[in-house]
Amino acid sequence: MAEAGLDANGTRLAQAYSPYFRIGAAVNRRTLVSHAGLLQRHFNSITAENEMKWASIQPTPGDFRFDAADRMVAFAEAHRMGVRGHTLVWHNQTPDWVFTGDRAQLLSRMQDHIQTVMGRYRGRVYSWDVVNEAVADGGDDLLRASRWLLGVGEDYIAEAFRMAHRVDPDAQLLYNDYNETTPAKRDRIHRLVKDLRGQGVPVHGIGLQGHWRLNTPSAADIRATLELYASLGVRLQVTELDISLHDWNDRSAGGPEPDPDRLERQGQRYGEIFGIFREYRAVLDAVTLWGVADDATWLDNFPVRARKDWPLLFDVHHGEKPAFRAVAAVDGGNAAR
Ligand code: HAH
Repeated sequence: MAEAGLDANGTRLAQAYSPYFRIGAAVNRRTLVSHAGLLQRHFNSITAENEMKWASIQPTPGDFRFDAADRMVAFAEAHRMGVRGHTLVWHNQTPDWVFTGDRAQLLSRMQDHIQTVMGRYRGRVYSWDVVNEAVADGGDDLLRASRWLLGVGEDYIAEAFRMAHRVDPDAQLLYNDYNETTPAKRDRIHRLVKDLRGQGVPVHGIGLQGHWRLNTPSAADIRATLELYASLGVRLQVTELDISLHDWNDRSAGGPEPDPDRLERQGQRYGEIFGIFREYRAVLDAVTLWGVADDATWLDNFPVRARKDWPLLFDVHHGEKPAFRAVAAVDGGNAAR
């Protein structure tokens, strides 16, 4: 009898993880084609890296451009994958015109946008990042001083979730953020979601982006975060996982090839992190990588422009990395339960 996740040609990641959670990848209009083989073999969820963001999907008022997003949803349906929607209300990659005028105008644009975008994919997108990155990184305030906060007031988050829930009552609605493991921000995100749910706002869960590095965050901080968020009784997803080979404080120009030693350490790190994720399978619905293979990653331009990074499970030639093998080694290579 074949082991779970194995077929004659080796491991299929999403199949190996079917007892645990979905395995997702961010795609863009190019990788949907160039990485289709890896996507079909290993993933059962996709997220549009940019193509569902406001600036892409409604660049000027009322001018909705669904082409690229439609192709992604069709691809997912053809290959029996789920689709995550990213993202409805965010302060970045949102055109300036959205923020002109008074509170009522901003709210009516928000309503129109959510209605049109979510409505188009109703029943076909299982989970939405309704609000992205609303919590402050530092200082004493709970919320980031974004143009949504300044233009609408602090109830913009509750309003967005209420609108989204009316448009697609069956979709899982997430609050999504980064630096979710640092204690101060972890606590602020916890407070925000607790407050919203206390008011009866339909927030179903928290998305942890997971843009992490070789040495940070610690396993203890990852565990503490999952534990704290799970204590709210909400669903969790890891929505944008990648593990940079560069340390956060390293802003050097880098080089064209990855350090083999760091690739091995990255494998151990991915193995450790997915081991933790498997422990939390009761609350974790999906783990999405923010890309498919190292030839197409946003980290080539963040936080240093034009510096190569190798943060994903597959190399620039789409071959399996130590990271892939570590993740695929589900409980010693046997996920059958
Ligand atoms: C994420 N932000 C966004 O959610 C995602 O849409 C984007 O493609 C990549 C990363 C992370 C982030 C950032 O973009 C800038 C500063 C801090 C964190």
